[in-house]
Amino acid sequence: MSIMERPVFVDDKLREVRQSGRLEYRSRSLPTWCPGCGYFSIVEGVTYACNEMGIAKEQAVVVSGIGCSSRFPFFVDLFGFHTLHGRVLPVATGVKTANDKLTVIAVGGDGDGFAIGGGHISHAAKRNVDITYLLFDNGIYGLTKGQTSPLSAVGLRTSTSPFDNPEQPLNPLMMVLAYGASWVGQAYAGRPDHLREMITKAIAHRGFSYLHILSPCVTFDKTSKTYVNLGLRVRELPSGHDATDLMAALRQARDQESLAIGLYYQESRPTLNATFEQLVAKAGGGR
Ligand SMILES: Cc1ncc(C[n+]2csc(CCOP(=O)(O)OP(=O)(O)O)c2C)c(N)n1
Ligand code: SF4
Ligand SMILES: [Mg+2]
Repeated sequence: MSIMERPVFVDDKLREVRQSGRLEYRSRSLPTWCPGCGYFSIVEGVTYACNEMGIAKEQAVVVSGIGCSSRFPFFVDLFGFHTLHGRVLPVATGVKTANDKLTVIAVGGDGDGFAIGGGHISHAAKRNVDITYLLFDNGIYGLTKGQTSPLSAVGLRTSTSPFDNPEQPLNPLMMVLAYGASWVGQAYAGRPDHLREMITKAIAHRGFSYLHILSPCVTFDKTSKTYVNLGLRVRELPSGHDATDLMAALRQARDQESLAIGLYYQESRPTLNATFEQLVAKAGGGR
């Protein structure tokens, strides 16, 4: 039997997506994630957003680092670039800078983004690179079998913190707001309807959009960021929240006990590519 004739296994989820007409953006590779992993909702969210926005497949690129989360490009039928651990944002910045017409979606885990790659977020945010960064936060290193990450909760027991993690986690939303990201939001994999709306809005934003996605690692974290715990802690942002008020966004982000989902902050300012255009004009050149 040739490779072309090889039967493609179709699971219930894929069949459902196919019937809904949304298969277009799903690849033929079924996700290799553990059953129950929160990341499945994110694939569904991205394919939903692509359908909603009518994004042409050849005009979109998904760039990832390394981690379970960074397997993402294999599971969507868009151009993909599986880069190095922690290097998703420099590569995504390069892709966007080279071709402003592309929709660029950067994806990666909490370890990828806030440990080894932590130095890159500030630069992408301050430059207002017109990309969307979906940060999959399971508070652990999933791919390497469950080590403590900079976003792990105090008290989490892992192979690298066998006497329970004594360290306070970083506050990623406060960091990204302080870095000057022009769109900052939070969503939860256990609320897929809300998640997909947030992914759509993040992609629609012109500038650096950062969506923090709380997502359980069902295999290596049985106590901290589980569906039960997150389900109890997640709340909506207050209905009167003003997304143009940076201080209000920071106040909401400061609360790490109850975790508010929604759009924290949004502003409009020139993107990196627009700045380059101005620079070229100033220098008297043309492209
Ligand atoms: C330079 C380098 N250092 C370390 C690793 C080992 N490594 C692979 S994935 C990973 C962490 C993955 O955690 P996270 O980014 O949170 O993704 P998750 O698997 O949880 O989705 C590490 C430390 C690597 N691949 N490359
Ligand atoms: S190890 Fe954790 S993060 Fe990785 S696929 Fe399994 S549940 Fe998901
Ligand atoms: Mg992780």
